[in-house]
Amino acid sequence: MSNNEAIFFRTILFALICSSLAGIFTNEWAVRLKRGADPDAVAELHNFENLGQLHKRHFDNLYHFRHKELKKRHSRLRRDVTNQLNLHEMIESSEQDEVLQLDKRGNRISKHELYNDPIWANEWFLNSEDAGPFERYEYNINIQPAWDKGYNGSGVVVCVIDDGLEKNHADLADNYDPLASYDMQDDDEDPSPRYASNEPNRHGTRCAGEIAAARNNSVCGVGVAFDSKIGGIRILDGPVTRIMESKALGFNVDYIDIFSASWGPPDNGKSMDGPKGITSEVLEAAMKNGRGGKGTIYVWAGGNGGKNDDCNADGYQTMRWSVSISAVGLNGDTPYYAEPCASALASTFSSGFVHSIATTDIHGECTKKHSGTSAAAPIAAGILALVLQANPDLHWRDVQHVVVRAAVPDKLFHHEGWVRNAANRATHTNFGYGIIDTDRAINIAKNWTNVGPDHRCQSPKLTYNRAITAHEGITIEIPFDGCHDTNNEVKSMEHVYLQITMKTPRRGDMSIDMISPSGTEMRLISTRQYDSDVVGFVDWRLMTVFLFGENPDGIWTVHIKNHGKYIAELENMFLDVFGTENAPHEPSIPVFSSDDSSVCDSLCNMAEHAYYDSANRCAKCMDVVKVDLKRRSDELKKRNHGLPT
Ligand SMILES: *[C@@H]1O[C@H](CO)[C@@H](O)[C@H](O)[C@H]1NC(C)=O
Ligand SMILES: *[C@@H]1O[C@H](CO)[C@@H](O)[C@H](O)[C@H]1NC(C)=O
Ligand SMILES: *[C@@H]1O[C@H](CO)[C@@H](O)[C@H](O)[C@H]1NC(C)=O
Ligand SMILES: [Ca+2]
Ligand SMILES: [Ca+2]
Ligand SMILES: [Ca+2]
Repeated sequence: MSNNEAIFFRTILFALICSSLAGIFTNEWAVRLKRGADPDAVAELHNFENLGQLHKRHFDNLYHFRHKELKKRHSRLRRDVTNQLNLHEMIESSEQDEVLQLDKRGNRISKHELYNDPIWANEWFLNSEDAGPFERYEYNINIQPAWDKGYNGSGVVVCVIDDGLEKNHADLADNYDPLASYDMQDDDEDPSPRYASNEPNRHGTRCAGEIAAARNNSVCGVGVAFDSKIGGIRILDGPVTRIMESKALGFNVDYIDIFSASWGPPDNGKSMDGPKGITSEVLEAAMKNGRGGKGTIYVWAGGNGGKNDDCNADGYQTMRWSVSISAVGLNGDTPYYAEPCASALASTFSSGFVHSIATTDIHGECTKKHSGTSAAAPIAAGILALVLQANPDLHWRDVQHVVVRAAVPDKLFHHEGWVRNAANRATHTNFGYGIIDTDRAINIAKNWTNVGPDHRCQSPKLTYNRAITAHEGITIEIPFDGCHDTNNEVKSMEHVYLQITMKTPRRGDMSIDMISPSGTEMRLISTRQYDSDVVGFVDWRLMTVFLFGENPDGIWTVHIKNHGKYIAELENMFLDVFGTENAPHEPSIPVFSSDDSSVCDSLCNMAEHAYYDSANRCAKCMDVVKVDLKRRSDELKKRNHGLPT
């Protein structure tokens, strides 16, 4: 398929999705029964409740049913449910109830008119339920319910480490915080960007707007945490030294709660590097002492190297301290620039094939064109500001536990490659645990019990000195007891590292996969076609977050494959496992808090297998599903044609 065709195809699909969602449906049906049917029994059989007769005066067999599990309002016409009902021998016909679009003349306020900010209607990733051109679009971070409950980032300080911050911008000035700001390039307190004509330093200002642009002030858009304090550290406009980097990451960590960072080793698909020396030490200190001892939150953009790179070659992603964020496009796509890896915790949104991110811009302007994974990370930083407002007692590891549970995979199941871990959560190298649902995150955070002490358990460093010949693979088993009966026992994992030293004449030829004792398989690093480094992996720490909640006790399996034509040599490796002795206390949050359940149900119907998601909502189905895009679009097409006109 040529590039043009690909774009065309996506556009068609996008149009299809939009038109198929033109309606709001309810969980109620009008059901016409055949004579002699027992309405209660028929309802019960199909998982409905019989609410009684309808229009008794005119008909003697019309009943009002309410589905026991479907959400009260959802955007999908459940033709499958209607068909199921109609197949029943005692049912004459049935009809799903629908919310009618009747305007009270001259008095209609739709959500995209809710705030007077001029680009609010373009912020599809925030609100999309009824936002102008994105009307009822299904992909968003579900933030309106959290705002409605009063969460807006108030009292939380966020800092964007980037190329500067236009502190006088009319949409940012009220939230600007000088105590969270610095200019590392000029060594002064003013983080304003340098206005250059060739390479405009607008990135930091764009990121800041996503987090903290004021709401309903008639300027630009609305930030995720529109009442948080926002600072900027100007660093990415000129050479950055390690000391500058360490000063930025350690800046005023007693005061700043969350940093949003979007840099790392070049995304050229060949570098393998990370924070070192004084930077690592400062980060470690911030995790111990920052935020009054609860640990500073570092939100990190996953990288823009696309399929040719792997974020597990980026040491800023692989450090367990960073919340690594991937990007999803407006129509649930993986953007071409997004990098896969096992250290990706969750996703938010950025530019895809169709629409980019609307936010503030330099020169007091607004833009609709912010993009890259660096546009996704600030959205997550904003969400975490709301999370810390909801529960300021969360430690940095608690924050990651909340994200793991608040990320929802349901709307991304048309992508292949989901793996369900033994803690019953779906994980994907492109998306982590899924798209963060803000309202869900707040509900979890409010009722979260701090996790137990941080335990660390390592396997012995095993020496192999084994050759891996061209086009061959080796499989190695690592027995592990989770430090049973010691002070460091881990029974419920958080972060897992495989530290490896391997000589490779061409590093990019190697792929490494690992299988946990519970059988969860994950790719730790993919081949990278441009990585022709001759040294190989030198004590490199590959990390995965996909095993949260699993027990590490048992035999681990590592597959190393040499896809190239030179001989590689595995020298040594070991497992470095972090977690807790006891599983975290699971908060009781409502399972049907969004209309995910209907997505899940329809997947269960559509596929041979289906998922368990993070709330265990598909528990009735088995195994892991693979729903290809074609199948999904066929389904959409069918629904589309079935819509009343
Ligand atoms: C943000 O929320 C707090 C607490 O709910 C409230 O006091 C404050 O007025 C809100 N700020 C804005 C700008 O709405
Ligand atoms: C937004 O501001 C307008 C005034 O410009 C006001 O009428 C409206 O009620 C505000 N909306 C909200 C949701 O606060
Ligand atoms: C919070 O958790 C407790 C148990 O720790 C539970 O009893 C309670 O129902 C939960 N509250 C909410 C609002 O989920
Ligand atoms: Ca300056
Ligand atoms: Ca605004
Ligand atoms: Ca990268």
